Amino acid sequence: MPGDGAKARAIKEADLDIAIIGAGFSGMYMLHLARDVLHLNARVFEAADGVGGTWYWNRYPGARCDSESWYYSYSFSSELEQEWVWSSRYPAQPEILKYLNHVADRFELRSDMQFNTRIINADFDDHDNTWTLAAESGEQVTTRFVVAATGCLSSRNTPDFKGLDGFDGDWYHTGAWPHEGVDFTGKRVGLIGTGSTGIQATPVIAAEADHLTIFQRTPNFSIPARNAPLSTEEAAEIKANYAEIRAKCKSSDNGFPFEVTERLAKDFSAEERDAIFTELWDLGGFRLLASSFADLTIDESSNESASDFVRAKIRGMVNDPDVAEMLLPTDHPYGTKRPPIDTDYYDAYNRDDVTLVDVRRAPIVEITKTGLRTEDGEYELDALVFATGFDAMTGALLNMNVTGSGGRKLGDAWEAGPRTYLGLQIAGFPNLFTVTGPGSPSVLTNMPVAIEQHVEWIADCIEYLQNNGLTRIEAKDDAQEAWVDHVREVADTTLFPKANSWYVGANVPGKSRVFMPYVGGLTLYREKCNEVAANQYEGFAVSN
Ligand code: N01
Repeated sequence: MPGDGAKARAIKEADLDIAIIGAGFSGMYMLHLARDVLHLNARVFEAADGVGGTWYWNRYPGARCDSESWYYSYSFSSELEQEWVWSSRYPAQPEILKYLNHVADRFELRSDMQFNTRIINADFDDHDNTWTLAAESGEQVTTRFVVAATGCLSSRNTPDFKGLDGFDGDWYHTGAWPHEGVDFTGKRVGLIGTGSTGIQATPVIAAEADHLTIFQRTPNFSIPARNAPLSTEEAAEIKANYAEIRAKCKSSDNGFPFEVTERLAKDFSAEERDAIFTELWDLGGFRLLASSFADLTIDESSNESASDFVRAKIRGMVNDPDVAEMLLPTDHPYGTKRPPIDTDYYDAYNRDDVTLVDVRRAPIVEITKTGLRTEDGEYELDALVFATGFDAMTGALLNMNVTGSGGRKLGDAWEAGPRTYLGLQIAGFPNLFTVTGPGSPSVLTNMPVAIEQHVEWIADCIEYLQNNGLTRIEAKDDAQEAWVDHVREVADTTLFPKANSWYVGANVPGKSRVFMPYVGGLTLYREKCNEVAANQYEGFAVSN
């Protein structure tokens, strides 16, 4: 009515239909669908000066994918998968970054990407149903929808060690490695952290440095990658079978095209179990975890047989029995922390110029001018490498200072840990979507598969809203609570919560202990998301 219109504040047109934050695997595909399929006015904002996300930042020595190249890649374009040539089974970081740059060029994504732009504020306006994003530079932009494609492992965790500022040497976090590389020749290097990253970096730094000292808080179960170049014949066979490989990934619980097993460890003798583990160990990578026994992460005795098997392998690879003993994981069941995949990690401990230091027994006290001091010794170092991981799954979102409907702060909503509906939306934060957010299978899967599922679901959802003249979508509180309960209940049926992992936020002091990813598997999860969409976005409040 004209009278009402005159009194009410006019609805402002937003600058953008959709703002996508992050130019990694998720943000790039989201832009492609939003712009080229839905024909929306879309723009990506990216803190870095190029595409790649994780693969842009993590340039540390030895950085390599733990999933095999032919399925750690986009499946949405058969032309892309046919034309791209992978050099090896597990490609190194530069090759994956090259692939992502190729995708950006091939789909002409760069013209709608704004680099060197870190979003530090996001505020929702209930009147206009729009978000205002603010960048570090002071630039502001309004948008109808926001997709946080900010990555699960992008907010670095650098422990607050006393004395770091006064260290005379150079120090690096693996997640922000200098682009020009680092030459450790002739240097005494200290490496803190023995997660996937530290384990990949160890043998490479050891081969270059004068001496490498590894400061280990928790030993890990690492499995050999068995990397090798892909022959022309192998590459051709993969390409010929791509439809089948992708179908297997999409119909599996973890996004990998591995054979799924129904067998339970208790139904096999110790010798039979050993033979199964040996076969999968020889194949390398995640197969030992994914294809040995169906109850590996559910049943303690099944898990113990795998844990014992890997511990025996570690003993067999490390010459010094005292060092081998220090490397044996005993505080968590195998697979309940993200299992690393390595190339010659344990061999590195057979070198004279590598020292392992147990900082669980004698913790780090401080970084000194000339090195590092633990409770029982001082180590002279020229350089320090922090392979100390990330404030996983929540850090990047919380760092954006998000304020939702009615002035609600994300930091307050998540004070006791993240709460989402399907890992896709957060009650009280309308029109904001998260890609592979907490509460979705995400980090328990081969990420590109989970990413494609989320991005496609979000694109379909926005298309539905457009087609129905709707401008606002928001997760309902009760649907979110039911999903959070379900995520916790499923996790509690497994051994996962037993480990002090980044899955539960244990690596970041003060972070609430909540098992963040959804362990129920991609298959069930995909069905649930499809069902929600088919039921006119059940569990979401939609309006105009
Ligand atoms: O980090 P992490 P990451 N004092 O958190 C130790 C993915 N990724 O960068 O276990 C001493 O796993 C910490 O000790 P503890 C993959 O999903 C993928 O290695 O907390 N030590 C641990 O040893 C992976 O899981 C690829 O007791 C401290 C280490 O630092 C994820 O990224 C390759 C400490 C951190 O391990 C993160 O891996 C690499 C302290 N104060 C990584 N604080 C691919 O191939 C922490 N630590 C795709």
